[in-house]
Amino acid sequence: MKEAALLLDSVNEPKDLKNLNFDELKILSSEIRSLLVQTVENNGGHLGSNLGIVELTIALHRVFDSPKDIILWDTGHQTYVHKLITGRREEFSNLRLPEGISGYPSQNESPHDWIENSHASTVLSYAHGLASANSLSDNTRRIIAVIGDGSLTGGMAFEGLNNLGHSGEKVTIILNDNGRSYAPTISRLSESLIRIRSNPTYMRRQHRLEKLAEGIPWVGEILERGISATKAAIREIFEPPAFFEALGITYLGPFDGHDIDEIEQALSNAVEFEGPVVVHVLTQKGRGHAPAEMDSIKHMHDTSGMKSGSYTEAFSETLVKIGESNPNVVAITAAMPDSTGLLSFRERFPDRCFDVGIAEQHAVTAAAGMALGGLRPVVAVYSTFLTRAIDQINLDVGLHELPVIFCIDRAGITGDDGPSHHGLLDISLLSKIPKMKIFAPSSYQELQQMLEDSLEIVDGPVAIRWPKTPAPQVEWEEVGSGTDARRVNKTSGKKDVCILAAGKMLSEAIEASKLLSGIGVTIWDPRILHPLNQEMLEDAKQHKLVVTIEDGYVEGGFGSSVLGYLNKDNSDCRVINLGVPLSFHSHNKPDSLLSSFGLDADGIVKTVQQALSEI
Ligand SMILES: Cc1ncc(C[n+]2csc(CCOP(=O)(O)OP(=O)(O)O)c2C)c(N)n1
Repeated sequence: MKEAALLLDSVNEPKDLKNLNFDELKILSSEIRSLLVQTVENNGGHLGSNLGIVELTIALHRVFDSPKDIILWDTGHQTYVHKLITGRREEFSNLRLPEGISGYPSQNESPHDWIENSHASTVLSYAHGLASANSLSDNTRRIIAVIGDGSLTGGMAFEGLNNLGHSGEKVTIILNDNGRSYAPTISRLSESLIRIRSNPTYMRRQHRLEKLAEGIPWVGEILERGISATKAAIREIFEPPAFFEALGITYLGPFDGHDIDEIEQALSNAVEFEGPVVVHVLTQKGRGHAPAEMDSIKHMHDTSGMKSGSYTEAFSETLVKIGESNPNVVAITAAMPDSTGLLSFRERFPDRCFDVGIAEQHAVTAAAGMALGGLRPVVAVYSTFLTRAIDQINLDVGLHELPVIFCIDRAGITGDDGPSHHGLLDISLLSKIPKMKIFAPSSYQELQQMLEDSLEIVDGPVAIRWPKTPAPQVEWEEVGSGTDARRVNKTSGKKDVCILAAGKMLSEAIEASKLLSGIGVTIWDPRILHPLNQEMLEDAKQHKLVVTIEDGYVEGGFGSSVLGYLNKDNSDCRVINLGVPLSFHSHNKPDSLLSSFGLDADGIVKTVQQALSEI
């Protein structure tokens, strides 16, 4: 039987939405929701955020004329609906798959995607820049910036707001308020947004007054232009309008983010104002899909949770253990308590776990303050987000030689989320911070040991970096301690090649050694990537060839420090550094990407055989 045609199939570009009436738009919304659920269930991704923004996206594309008008999406994880409406329906089943479309906006994919983002809180700055360019060139493009209440907690968003208000540039800011980041949004501003949202009297009274006022001819006219004094007076009881208006930004709202008609009217009013306007839209994360509406995080935000046997789990378990024995241990997260593995610690020690919002820079300097106050802060953060706070790590923590422990998850090639989510910079950047110690565990047990040992280090910061992949389980005899490196195998006597394999690369090196028959292979697990371990280096230089391997940028990384040391030492061994080449690498399965860079057992074998044949 032929399947009934979907309304969605008739939408190839935003202008096709304009042919649909509100009843048809309701049907379209539900078709989009089904497709979102089906695709994300297969491919993974951000479900809740996209389910919550269906009507808002449709309304935006009906009122504005994209791509002439510029719609910018903060973070960019909520652009699946935008992709469906802007001509990517056919490719949507390949969302986040190798060779498929990206889970974030992508300039290569569509002229409707103006920026390639995925780190939060940047969009108001882009908007300010684009609006300034408009002003200088008499351009008539309208600039629309969609930002969530979670992303509004980031410092950069406040900087952008402040600057927009000051400059008076014309930007329509849509505050997509669902009360959540990954977890419920942590911010004082958000608390007052919640007061508005959860106050039925306010919402009812506002509605009634609006209806009443619309009936009075001249008031209705003014109201149409969105400058109702009555409305403003009632809103003043609550803080957000006052907050925005003090910055020089007009506040309109709140509006029902699932009522297309209401949003369209609000947007049409908003563009009539001079200067920046915030349109406050209330949405429900996970809307229309029961598991996403009810599940606190897994379905609500994205579909990847903490996996059993992962490095994250080893961290999570051990943090509770060290928290039990040391009451000064505290944990800090920038809005990601769940995926960084802090939930057990927070449950056990609610007063010692701090969620500071999407604010990595603040998290780091707050940790510095806690350490100054005698606490032992553990900052749990993804590698890609940590690099936002390098200045704070360098000066606020490093210069003060404070014993802050950085627990860095998702280091290395992460896979499905693409160029912005790989954690490739941490080794290169952190190794330039004086007194920083960087550990890379090669197993579940190593991570446990390293976290416990880090508490003994009190003369400066420590970083422990690990990947998303499952952690090998090993016997305790195969675990090092302190700042020692660990020699993994006993050599036959022939000293052909010494492989120094950082973190998760160790298992590939062990695999490679089994394939390198007839060649004398020594393997070290460096454990600490910076500063370098002397015993390991002394042993390495006895070999004809030294191969280093790491899952970070090869430039400026662990291997390049080894090379620098051995050069300085005038050793006559040849050194080859294997690592990720310096480039923006698109989304793909981590193993495929790593093997394309020669960072697997086969790649190591080829490198070693080739190099030895040349010596
Ligand atoms: C700098 C930075 N830190 C952390 C993240 C991880 N992250 C992705 S989406 C998100 C929550 C965003 O919340 P909100 O802006 O309210 O959007 P919602 O998903 O609720 O629609 C977080 C913390 C990020 N993308 N960027």
